[in-house]
Parts: sequence; structure tokens; C-alpha cells
Amino acid sequence: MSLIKDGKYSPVDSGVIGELTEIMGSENVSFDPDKIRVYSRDEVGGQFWESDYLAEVVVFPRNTEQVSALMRLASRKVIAVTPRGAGTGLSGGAVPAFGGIVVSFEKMNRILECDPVNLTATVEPGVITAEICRAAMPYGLQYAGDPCSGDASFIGGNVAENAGGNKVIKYGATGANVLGLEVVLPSGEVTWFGGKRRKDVTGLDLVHLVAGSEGILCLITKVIVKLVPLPSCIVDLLVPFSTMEEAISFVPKILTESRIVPASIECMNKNSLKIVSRYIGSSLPFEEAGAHLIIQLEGNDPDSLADDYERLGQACLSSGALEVFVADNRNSRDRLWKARKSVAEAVMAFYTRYAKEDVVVPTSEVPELMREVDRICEHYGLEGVNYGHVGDGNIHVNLLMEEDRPDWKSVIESARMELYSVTARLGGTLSGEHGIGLKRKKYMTIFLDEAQIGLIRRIKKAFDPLGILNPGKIVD
Ligand code: 2HG
Ligand code: ZN
Repeated sequence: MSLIKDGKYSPVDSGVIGELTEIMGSENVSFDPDKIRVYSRDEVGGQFWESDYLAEVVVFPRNTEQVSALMRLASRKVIAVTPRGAGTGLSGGAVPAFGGIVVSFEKMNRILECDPVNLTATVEPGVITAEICRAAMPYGLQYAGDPCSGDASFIGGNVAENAGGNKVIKYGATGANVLGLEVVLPSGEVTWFGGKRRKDVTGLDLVHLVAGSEGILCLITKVIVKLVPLPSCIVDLLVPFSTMEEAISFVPKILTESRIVPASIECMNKNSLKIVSRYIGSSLPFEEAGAHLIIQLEGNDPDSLADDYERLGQACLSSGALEVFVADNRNSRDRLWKARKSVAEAVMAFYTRYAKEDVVVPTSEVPELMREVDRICEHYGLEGVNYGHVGDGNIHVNLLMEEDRPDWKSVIESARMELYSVTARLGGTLSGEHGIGLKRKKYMTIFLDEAQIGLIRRIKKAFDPLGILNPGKIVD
């Protein structure tokens, strides 16, 4: 089923299949129902929409020319086209809301170049993000924009969503680490935005308009990312506090008092720790603490890094930390990050009824946001698994329903609405890194006024006058 309305989009008939086969070869065109089902979903649970949105065909282009030919065909016939990365998205951005063609970039997965002089890597969109780091390592470099899903997600999807992750406080989100994009416009035209340059005010900054545009403007076929020096020493501090309030109140002091810019400042509340230890079968120390911070420091000189973490550790203890654990070897660091990165999966493994949110507030407002989340949970009888990128003010608020109640939908929806209105009141926003997609579209007006929404619609129209590219996402 799809949202095909008023016969706006043409169906993928046998003539279209024939042309697609000619463009990319029959082995790269699939209408096998099982494949279609898999490639019509991302990580958003089916509870968020009534319909089972399905593509009519899935294609696997191997190069830019094939993507361009595909878009010329889709424009000529007015067929909906939905681009897709690895399917790790959390907003339904890759779900084909109007059927049509799903374009999987998994076969455009080459690292074309690592350039240690310009400090860039040029890659195809289907490269798994962590592979870029592996390719840069022999040059003593890294790609620092990798999100929590970096071991599975594709760089093209990361750019489309302007994915964040746990190093944003030091290196910025994906967009901040992208210098250039080769794109295919809905008309089929191929062009480059940006390039291997650190400065560029020639025309508009279209690179950063496309980063985070969720595939509604153009298809990304090559990405030039920034590389930065790979630090030789990394240390993670795991710092339990009695309360979430104490933990998050300490965060600004890391920068102001200790004068350190960590690579990560993450938090996990007590419920996050509990659910993750149940999921991975091992626990972190001080599981009963109200909240844990994970603070990652990096450097090249072990002694000066030790000075930094000792100073920071002292500051933690003076601000009420129960203990400071230092993970300075691969094993202990991996154990820590496995726990942190598994919270999302743990939620999805144990619960089917939940609101999985990605709100952002100014960091000064995080304590108030957390108080309000506790109030909302209590009011609606929900469990709050709250964790994430506290250094960025970006908290993954998960409002979970323990038992399946008949009124689950309306309860979760009301709790969500309250969360959004609190977030808006605190000067925050709807999504920091997971995107709007299909899932959050109807809440846009809480955060953006008509002037901005109108502008987004007109920008979309300028790129895609027929409305064929990823229709139904962000705005109607
Ligand atoms: C993370 O920070 C990811 O772990 C996923 O952004 C968060 O699924 C989530 O809520
Ligand atoms: Zn996150």
C-alpha cells in the first residue's frame, strides 16, 4: 500500500521496468516482494503509521550515470523516487510513502581517494561510514563525523540526515565535516556543490543546504569529507552521579572550569543503564546511580592527557560525582561504548509501545527538560529512558509503556505533544539528528512558523518542480 493520491504518480509498469533494466542491468532491478518489503523500511517501528508503505521496484545503481538516467526516466514518467542508505534511519526518511522506485546506494560503495595533502576523502554514498575511518588511518587521519550507527550506516544517508553522533561537541555533525557533494538533480542533471576547498562563498552554500535535506532535493552520488589528525591517545571517563540533575549541571563546567573540549560528553540515566545491561548481559559499575556521564578526552602526549583527566576527575568529584572510572585501554573503552551505543537497540528489543525522541534544547535548559520529562512520565505512567548527547543539549528521550494498554496510542501521543511543547518553550527543537521524515512531519508547525515552512516548500519546488523526489517527507 502507498499514499498514491489522485493518480499523481505514474505506476512502475512493465515499460518502466524494461527501461530500468536497460539503464542498470536486470541484476540491479528487483521486484521480489521479500526484497521490496525489506527495502521499504528503516528502523522506525511500524507503530508510527497505519500503512505498510511499499516500493514498486528497488534499484541498485552502480554509478552516477545510471542515477542520472534513472532520474531522467522518473521525471519523464512522473514516478516517485525514494533514496535509501543502509536503512538505519530513525524518522522514516527512506520509507517510500508514495510507492514508486526505491534507490539503494549499496552498490556505490567505493572509497575513491584519501588525500593526505588536502586532508579529504572522496567516497561514494554507499560506503559504510566507519570504513572511511579505516581508510584514513594509515595516513594518521580520521573522519570525525561518524555517528553512533557508523559501523552500519552509509555516508550518503549520514549526509542526507546531517547525522550527529557522539563527537559533535568537538568536531561538529556530519554537515560540518562535508566539503563537497556530487549530486543528481531530479531532472537528471549532474552537478558538484563545493569541492576540496576549505572556503567558498561563490554562490550559495548548497552543500550545507543539501546536508540534512533528507533526500527531498537531490540524490547524492559522491561525497568529499574532511579528514582530521587521528589522536594517538584516547581516554574515556565514566562518571556516576546520584542524580541526573547533578550530572547534567556539571557538563558546562567541563569546558569552562577544566578548559577542556572533550571529544564526547554523553549521558545515560538510570533506566538507560538498566535496560542496556539486561540487553547486553553485563553491567557498568554504580548501576543504581541516577545518571552516568561518559567523557572522552583525546591527545597525543600520554602525560598531558593524564594531567587533563586527573584535573577533570577532581572537578567531577568536587561536583558530587560518586566515583570516576578511567577507561584507558581498548577493552574497557569498548565495553563502555558498547553499553552506550546499545541503548537504542535495547529499547527496540524490549518494547513495542514507545515514543523515541530526539529533542534538543540549549544546554542551559537540559536540567529543566529532564524535570519536565520526569513529570510527563509520572503523569502518563511511562518509563523514561533518557540518554544521549548531553554536551550538545540533544537528549534521546524515550517514553516507554511497560504494558500494552488499549489506549496506548493516545497516551503516547499526548505525552509526546507535552514533550514537544516543553521543548519549544525552552527554546529547543524537534530533532537534532534523526530527522523529520515521515515520522515527525505533522509536528513541524510547533517549531517552525508559516514563513519558514513556506520557504522550505519553495526551495523543494525549485529543486524538484514535479515533486518526485522522496515525496511526503519533511513537508507536504
Ligand atoms: C544514539 O545516540 C542514536 O544512540 C540512536 O542516535 C538513538 O535510537 C535512538 O533513540
Ligand atoms: Zn544519537
